[in-house]
Amino acid sequence: MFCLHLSRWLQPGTQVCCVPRRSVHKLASVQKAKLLSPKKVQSLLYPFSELEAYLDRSVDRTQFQHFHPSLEDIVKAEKLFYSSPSHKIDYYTSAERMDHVPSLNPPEVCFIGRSNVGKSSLIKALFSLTPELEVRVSKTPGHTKKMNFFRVGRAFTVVDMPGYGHRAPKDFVDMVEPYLYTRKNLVRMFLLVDGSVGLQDADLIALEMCEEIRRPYVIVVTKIDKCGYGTLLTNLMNLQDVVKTHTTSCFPQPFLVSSLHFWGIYLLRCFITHVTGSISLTDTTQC
Ligand SMILES: Nc1nc2c(ncn2[C@@H]2O[C@H](COP(=O)(O)OP(=O)(O)OP(=O)(O)O)[C@@H](O)[C@H]2O)c(=O)[nH]1
Ligand SMILES: [Mg+2]
Repeated sequence: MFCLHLSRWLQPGTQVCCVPRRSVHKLASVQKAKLLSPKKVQSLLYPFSELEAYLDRSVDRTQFQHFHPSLEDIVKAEKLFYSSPSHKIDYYTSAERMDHVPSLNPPEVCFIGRSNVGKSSLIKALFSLTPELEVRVSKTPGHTKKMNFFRVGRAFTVVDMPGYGHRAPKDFVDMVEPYLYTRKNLVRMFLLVDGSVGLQDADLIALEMCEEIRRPYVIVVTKIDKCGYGTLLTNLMNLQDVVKTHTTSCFPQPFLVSSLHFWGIYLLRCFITHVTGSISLTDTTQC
């Protein structure tokens, strides 16, 4: 059973609160990003395109491009990440145990992964168009101690989880596993893997858990700005091998992101709005 393995790795914590108005990062919106040079736009929107040139010809590219929406759809999805009086984006609550988990009806997506892999940073980047919503990140592993629920109007809920592995919360197993196994409206789990270091033992255990849960899940490769293309490609190919040979519920395409530089953030926003049924894609030929 996964929990028996996981308890060996564990420890938590993000604190979240609302703060006075902050400025929006210049790349937070795809509307602004698309004014850059076509090459930069391409790598911001579809980070894999930047790596493609370095890939061996024999590697099948389709596994990296199942979800490849049009710019029009990405722009449409982005609108849901702006808070307004009729579509409020806010921090709702935190939960330490299953009986503290709020009953919310909209479809939910959650972010899991090792401590320090960049879960809270990714959520912060996704919500960067609502800068008054503070999602705290930290260099210290084990920062997020509770499951934090963020509402995106009536469209969907995003849940930031404590990490597993080094300095994970002692009660991680009691807190997170029951949620992942039983939450009815959980439509996607996003499992984050650090692209600069590749799959670690704790990630393999998490993959095993996701397979056991049998819900659809997606791998997000974080911190792609932190290493060279050679290291990133080696880690990515190794990850794809494991996905191909050891998983059945994992979406075949990994999402590559840098929360610091906004690479891949617009694509992930679009994917989240798609899987939660919040938008209909105009061009579904490549999904
Ligand atoms: N270079 C780089 N650093 C990142 C990126 N994303 C996160 N980080 C850094 O990684 C560290 C951990 O980030 P968090 O977002 O707090 O990680 P977490 O997964 O939420 O960690 P826990 O809450 O402890 O489980 C911070 O110092 C971040 O600045 C990224 O895309 N690139
Ligand atoms: Mg965190």
